[in-house]
Amino acid sequence: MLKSLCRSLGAAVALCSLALSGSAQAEDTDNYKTVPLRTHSLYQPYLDSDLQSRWFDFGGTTIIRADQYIRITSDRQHQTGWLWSRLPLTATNWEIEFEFRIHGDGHLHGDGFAFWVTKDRALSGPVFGSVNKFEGLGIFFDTYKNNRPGVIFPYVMAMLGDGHTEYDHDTDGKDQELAGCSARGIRAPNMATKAKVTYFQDKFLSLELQYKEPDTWTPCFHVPNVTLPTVGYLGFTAQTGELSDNHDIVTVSARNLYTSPSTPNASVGKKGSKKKTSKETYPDYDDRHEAEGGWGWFFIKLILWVVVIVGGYIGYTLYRAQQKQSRF
Ligand SMILES: [Ca+2]
Repeated sequence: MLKSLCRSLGAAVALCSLALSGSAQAEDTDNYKTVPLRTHSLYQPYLDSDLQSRWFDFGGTTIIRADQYIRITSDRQHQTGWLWSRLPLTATNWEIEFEFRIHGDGHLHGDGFAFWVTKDRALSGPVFGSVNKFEGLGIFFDTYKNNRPGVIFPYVMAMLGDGHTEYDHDTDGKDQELAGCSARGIRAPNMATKAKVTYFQDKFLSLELQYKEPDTWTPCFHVPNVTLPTVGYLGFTAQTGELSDNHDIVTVSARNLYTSPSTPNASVGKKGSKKKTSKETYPDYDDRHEAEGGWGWFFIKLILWVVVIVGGYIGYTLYRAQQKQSRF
């Protein structure tokens, strides 16, 4: 009887320590939970056996070299090309990492390319090959300085389009800029150049670049409290004018971001609104810890409660046995 009780007590203690170690492991992890979005990712050879892409459309001057790149413009004058997802991004929070290459022979070169998450898709226009007065997010990798005194080019900047505001090419979008950074070295690089755009709805939009050293991300901007249209197509466009360059997209890796498996996306914004004051912290990180801490504590309390009950019962049984012995 006693043995079996002690066995249960041992099991409870083991469970308790397991719960404790589980909780500690969860707190050690500081990355988001990410799920690849195949519908918005692109890798070599880009096309299937029918020479089609299931998830992307290509147009304009875009050419595909299946083993190497998608070339949106070649190093020739007056080219306009595009590459757009067929489906809108429906993930609430996402991360899009892409490898690109800007290079060409000329001494002067331009104009750069754009990354888009916008309501419209596949329409050619004057803003790095896409339409002006767009609605959504545009990030411009601008390699030619039209007129922005005091700013080093290439310059990378984000603009949130409201559907009415025009991007002004003549001033390189100075007045439309949400955030940006100079990135000398993203053109004609010796190594793979990459960008990573991270968006957490109502919380932040950030851009990191990789062009100085392999596997080293350089922050470009981090803007708090950004909200994009709920439906947006992912696109890449580029344009050349008098000056030209090759604008290549090599790979696109899109990921859906979750705070934790037990925390649905809907709660992310709700919790985040309480924490907006700490803009430089990563709110999802805190949320996930809160959620995991909550469940961890619930189980620990439950197990401790079981331990107390079982311990009390063992104590009582021992006491009864001693009483019986002392009687004889
Ligand atoms: Ca420019």
